This record gives sequence, C-alpha cells and structure tokens, in this order.
Amino acid sequence: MLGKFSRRHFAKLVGFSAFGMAGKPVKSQGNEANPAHDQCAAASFPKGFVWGTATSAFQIEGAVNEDGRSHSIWDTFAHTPGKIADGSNADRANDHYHRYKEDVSLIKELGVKAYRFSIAWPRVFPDGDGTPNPKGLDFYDRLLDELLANGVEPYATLYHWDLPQSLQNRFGGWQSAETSKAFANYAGYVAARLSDRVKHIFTLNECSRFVNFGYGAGIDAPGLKLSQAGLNQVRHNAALAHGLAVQAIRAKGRAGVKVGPAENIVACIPAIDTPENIRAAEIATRELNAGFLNLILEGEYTDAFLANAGKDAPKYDSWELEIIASPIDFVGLNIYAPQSYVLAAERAPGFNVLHFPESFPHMSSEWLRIGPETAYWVPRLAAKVWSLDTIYISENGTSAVDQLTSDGNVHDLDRIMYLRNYLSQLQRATSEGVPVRGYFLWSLMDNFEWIFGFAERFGLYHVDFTTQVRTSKLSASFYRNVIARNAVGA
Ligand code: PNW
Repeated sequence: MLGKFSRRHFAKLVGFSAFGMAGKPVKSQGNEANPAHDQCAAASFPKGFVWGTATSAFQIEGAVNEDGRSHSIWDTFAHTPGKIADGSNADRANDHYHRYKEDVSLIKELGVKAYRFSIAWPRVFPDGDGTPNPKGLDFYDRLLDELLANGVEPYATLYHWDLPQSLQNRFGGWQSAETSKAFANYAGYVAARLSDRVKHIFTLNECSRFVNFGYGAGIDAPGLKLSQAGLNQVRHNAALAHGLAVQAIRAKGRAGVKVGPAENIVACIPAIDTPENIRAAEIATRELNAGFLNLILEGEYTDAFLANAGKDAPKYDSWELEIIASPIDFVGLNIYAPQSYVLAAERAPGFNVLHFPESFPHMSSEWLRIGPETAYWVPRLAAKVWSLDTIYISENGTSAVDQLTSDGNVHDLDRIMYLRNYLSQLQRATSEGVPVRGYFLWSLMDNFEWIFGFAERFGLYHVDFTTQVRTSKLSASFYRNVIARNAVGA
C-alpha cells in the first residue's frame, strides 16, 4: 500500500511539506538573550565554547605497580574471576603512564582546547590517608606540563572510582565518613600542588553510579549489596566527601580555582513537550536526583526522599548539610542515555515515569539508549531547577563495534550519527541561552570499559591493546571539523 505513495505524499502524511524544513531558514530563538552567540550561523556554538575530550586514570594509565602506587578497589575487582566480561584487567590498559606524550599529541590533533583526566588517588596516598607518596604526583606534573606546552587546558577529576583498597579494608570504603575525610585531605593536597596549572577541578565522577552499582547492585567495585539504609549512608558520605573537598580546595588551592562535581544526572525528559509535561520533568529532575545533585545544590534532602526512605534515611548532623552544600563554581553533567521520559500527573509527586518499549533503539552498549534530546532537555532543566550559570557536559559519547580496515581506517558512522544528533540538540540549548560552557567527548581513545573490559570501545582513536597502536577514527575527523567551525550541521 505504502508503495503507491510518492515521497511527497508520505511527507504530507507525517506532517510536513514536501519542500521540507530545508526550504525555509530556521531562525534560532533567544539569541538576543545570549550576546556571546554568533548570530551568523544557525548551528554555531557560543564564542569561547570549551571543546574537550575526557578519560580517567584507571581506564587508561596501566603501570599499576609503579612509583609507589597501591591498589584500588578496581584492581581487586578486575582481578576477581567472573567480574569483567572479557576476563581482562587494567594492569596495562592503554599504557598511558608511559605513552602520555603521544596521547597528548593525539589530543592536540583534535584541536580541542581542554582535556579532562582523572588523578589516581592510590598513586598519591597509597593508603588513602596518612603519608603522601613522594612520587605520587610526578606523573601528573609531567602530564600537565605536556598539556600546557601543547596549548591544552587541563581539567582534573579527583575521584573516578579508583578508591584505595586500604580505605575499603579499614573502613568499608564509602560506608564510613572516615573515607569522606580522607578524600578531603587528598583533595587539599592535590589542589595545593597542582592548582598553579589546573584551574578546574571535578570532585566526584558519577557519584550515583559508583554508589548504586558498587554498593547497591554489586555490579561495580567493591561489589557490595548493602541494604537500603546502608546504601543511603554511602551516598550521604560521598556527598559529604564532595562538600569537604570543595572546602579543602578553597583552603589549599590558588585563588580562582574552580570546582564542581561531574554527575550522571538522572536524565528526565518530557515525553511530549507541553508546558505541563515540562513542569513535570522539572519536578522529576529534582526528585529523581534528590540523593546527590539536588542535595548538594539545595542543601537538603527533599521531603519526598525522606518520606520514601523512612527508617532507612541516612544519619547525619545538620551541620553536615552546610558542608555538603558548599558553593560550587560549575556543575558537570555526564550525558548518555535518556533515563526517564515523563508525563504530568495530577497526583503527587506530579509526574509519571514511562516504561521504555522493547523496541526503543540503543547503541552498541545495550544500556546506551539513543535520545539526542537528552542533550537539550537535561542542561535546560538543570539550569532552570537549580538556577545554574555554568554547566559543562563533562562526558558524552558512545560505544560502537569499530572495525579497523586493512588500510588503517575505522569508519564509525554510527558514532558520528550519535554525536551529530546529540551535538545538534546541545546547540539548540546554547542557542536558547542555556549556560553550557563546554563539552568533553568521552572518550579520547578506546580504553578499559569497567565491567565490559576492552570489548566496548568509546574512543575517537582506536587502540590495538596488543600493540598499543592508536589509529584515528572517522569520528575524530568529524569532531575536529565541529571544533574548527564551532558549529554542527550545515
Ligand atoms: C561513564 N549507565 O559511565 C563513566 O564515567 C566512564 O568512566 C565510562 O567509561 C563511560 O561513562 C562509558 O560507559 C557510565 O549505565 C556507565 O547509564 C554506565 C552508565 C552511565 C555512565
């Protein structure tokens, strides 16, 4: 039946004219409110937008026994049979510890202005607390100098999941506020030593993820399955660690160093964009992030969170909330999959979260559902709900089944499709004045993808983990072009 229709008829049926959107120039809205925006091209980003790429220490460094590094909970976990899908571990990973100069040249080749990396806590304080390792920051000293010599601005993350094993053994890791205090001490030490060159520090990467997956579901290190009360306490201790670290960085770092979290915010999206559903998505953004982001930004658990937790609510003194809500300079949002499509509801809490149909599309990682509008709604709603003035997309990217051809190419068209669509939606947000100041593409190169080992590739550069050869993928050229033009789309 459909075969009888011309394309023109079909276009009419689905609601737009055969001449299509391309026929009329689409004027982007709200430029007036954002003078930094380049008014010439509809698809450009604001002037000075920070283009970057990201990695984390455990996923790339290797050299796990060098220069006084101790083990982290992820070393232990990766060496536990059955925990990593491909049976690998990160002892060598990308050997970045020795190949950082080559890797900085790859960063430079992309044309990015900024690089987000993480510092391995077990290199700096092998026991987590106590005496610092005299060689602990030497590698990062070298890395920073190399980045700056190549015109790349370093953005450092203090905690990307590699908790010193000693803290897990002695205190149960994040189950104890002793770990929160140790983190603050480590944060102050790093700030004192590196903030002459690092001007942006992320405290915790994806607090919700390492709490829920590491201490709740037992999927990530340290592989625990705590009760709801235990889990709520872990999350609280992590929030306290964040707040204490913000204060330690202000106390020990150079004036002007900027600090904030990098959180995998629960991404709430109006299923249909009506004013009622947008309002519902705002409510959902607060409530579904009540345990961490909303807590650190508002300084209180929401009533609904506490009512829902009941006797399992975290235990704390009220002064802790003030520390947890220490003023921050920016919020980093890691944006991947849409998580909660919502509709407005009459009854409390004012929104309904919809189930995903089985046919909802995803990228090569099953969890990575495709929802480009996530890159529009999440920063827009976060800015509105928490009155933010500086947001970074601290991660966004996708896995793909990359095939290296015999002539040394990886034509990762699916990654380009994903990036083009997410970036277009991000551009839509900035063009409306949503205060997103930068974007860090995950990841610079393929690396140790946690429980999936080396089987899931997120890089702009392909890595052969036997030879350590890095090969530029087509998506790296795509990203280079976006950066060079400060724009996406035609
Ligand atoms: C992030 N999910 O993890 C991490 O910060 C990175 O270290 C990681 O390599 C990257 O994203 C890609 O996975 C996530 O299931 C892992 O929604 C899983 C989810 C989200 C983020």
